Amino acid sequence: MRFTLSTTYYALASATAALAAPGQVTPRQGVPFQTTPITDFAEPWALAFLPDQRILVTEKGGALRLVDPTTRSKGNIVGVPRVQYGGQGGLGDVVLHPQFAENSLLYFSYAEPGDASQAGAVVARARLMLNANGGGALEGVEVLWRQSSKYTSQGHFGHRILFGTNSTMWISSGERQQFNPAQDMSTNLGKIIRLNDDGSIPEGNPFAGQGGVAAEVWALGIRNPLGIDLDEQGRLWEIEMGPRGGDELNLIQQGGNYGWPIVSQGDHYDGRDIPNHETRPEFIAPKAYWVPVISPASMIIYKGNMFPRWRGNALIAGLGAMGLVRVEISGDTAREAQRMSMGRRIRCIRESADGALWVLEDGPGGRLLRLTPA
Ligand SMILES: [Ca+2]
Repeated sequence: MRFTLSTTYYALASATAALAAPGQVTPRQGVPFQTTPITDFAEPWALAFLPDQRILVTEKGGALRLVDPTTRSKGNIVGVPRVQYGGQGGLGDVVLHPQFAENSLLYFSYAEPGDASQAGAVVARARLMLNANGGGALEGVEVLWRQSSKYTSQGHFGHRILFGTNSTMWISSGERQQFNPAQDMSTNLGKIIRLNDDGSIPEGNPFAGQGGVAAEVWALGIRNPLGIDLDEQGRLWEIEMGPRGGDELNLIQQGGNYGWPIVSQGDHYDGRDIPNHETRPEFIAPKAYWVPVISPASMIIYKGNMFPRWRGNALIAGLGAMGLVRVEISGDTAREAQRMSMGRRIRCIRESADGALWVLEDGPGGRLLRLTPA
């Protein structure tokens, strides 16, 4: 028995050493969870848990659905504003206010239509009024934040929302495939944004003295950020899609510049080189990166007890990875530890209060799945 354990340990240590080399990650099979399908959706994008354990699910086309996972019934929440649907755009994230039980405030993001097929991400809030028939309505919809400019591009909205302490919220704002705005403090594209829950500027934002949208900015040099979460120390982690190669997991620092589009471990799609991070040490390098890409669509830092060995790990929903990617975080280093193939592009991952994992498959007919230990 002792020999077996040692052998296993040696094998794991060897695999870990092999994984440590940048860009040399080898996918490993095996899914240590059982999967319970709940129901399916039209291009689901995000989910959020109500206090009664029912689940809100956004569909990219603009529908907000309410699911009872015990009966698997699906209702509708009416009153969602019109969204610009197409490409990566549409209805996006959905998050409850930390005091939702008292104020019923729901926060959500979407691609807002502009002139001539242009769109830009916005974050809005509304009061969620539930009815007795498994549905409800949004009342008093109020847009709290907008990306600075609208574009005909249908990509790189980002627009994930996360509440931190003191009811401040983070918004991940993509660079709308425009590149240089990520370094331009006169626009809020390609940034990590920090606001109060009413959209006003909180104390402590690093560029508040510059005024304008710079006052919203917490960090810059960001490309297409699709996952943000806090770890148990309160540190903010962000995952973003890179260009050809170069998906990044970043530890976000107040006022930090992450270098896009000046540096990337990846290169342009047309083959042109983008200098790697080590050439420009003034920009903060990612804690982990992927070449080839995993196409990260969502991320949590796991805090539950159902998968106790994963506590403090980043769990990433991968589109290209066709499953989940688990990253171990130790101090301020991060390293891919496991790739769990699910055979489908995974759009969103969230953790319920009991520590179970819930994921949404991407695309038409994408299912909501509950993952529990095997
Ligand atoms: Ca490069």
